[in-house]
Amino acid sequence: MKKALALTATLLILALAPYVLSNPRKPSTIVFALGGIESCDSTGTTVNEFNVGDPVYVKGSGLEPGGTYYIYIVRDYSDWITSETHISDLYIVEGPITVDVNAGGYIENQPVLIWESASPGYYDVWADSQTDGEIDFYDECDTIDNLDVGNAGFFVVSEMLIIAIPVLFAYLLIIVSLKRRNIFHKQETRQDQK
Ligand SMILES: [Ca+2]
Ligand SMILES: [Ca+2]
Repeated sequence: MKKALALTATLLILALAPYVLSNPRKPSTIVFALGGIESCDSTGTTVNEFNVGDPVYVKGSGLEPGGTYYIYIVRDYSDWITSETHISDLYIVEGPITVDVNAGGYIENQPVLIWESASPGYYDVWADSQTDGEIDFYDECDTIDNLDVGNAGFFVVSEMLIIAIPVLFAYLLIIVSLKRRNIFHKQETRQDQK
């Protein structure tokens, strides 16, 4: 009996292992299976990290042919729940920007400019279908750009910060080494006095 149980358990593990191992995917992949939007540059190349002042574009595929969507850039939101998340839960940074979808499921004339000049921070992009589902609610007819950079669809970093951090680090190193020298110098002076 025990042997049979052990055998069943082993077989179950062996049967399930490939699924478990091949599915360490991010939740956003599920949304992308139906179609998705993605932050990008003016050439349509996916970009998830922008500099302050950069223009932000969006591209989309696998969307509802002939559909219309409102695109919003929102402050990174970590609690997207289908049919529950409402526009009032979000901090809208840009939008709504109306985009139409062609017969092939692509956003017409993409990439579409959605932010002329980005500010520092973490953001998600939400495409709220105006054709299907409930307007102003995030539902299965919508899609989001989410979870690319940690929990966000894209990230905007201040160039000042990129320069400031190494400079600050170098400054701290100099101060520490100067203090050490000072200590050694004092110790040497004391020993000389003895
Ligand atoms: Ca997010
Ligand atoms: Ca993205």
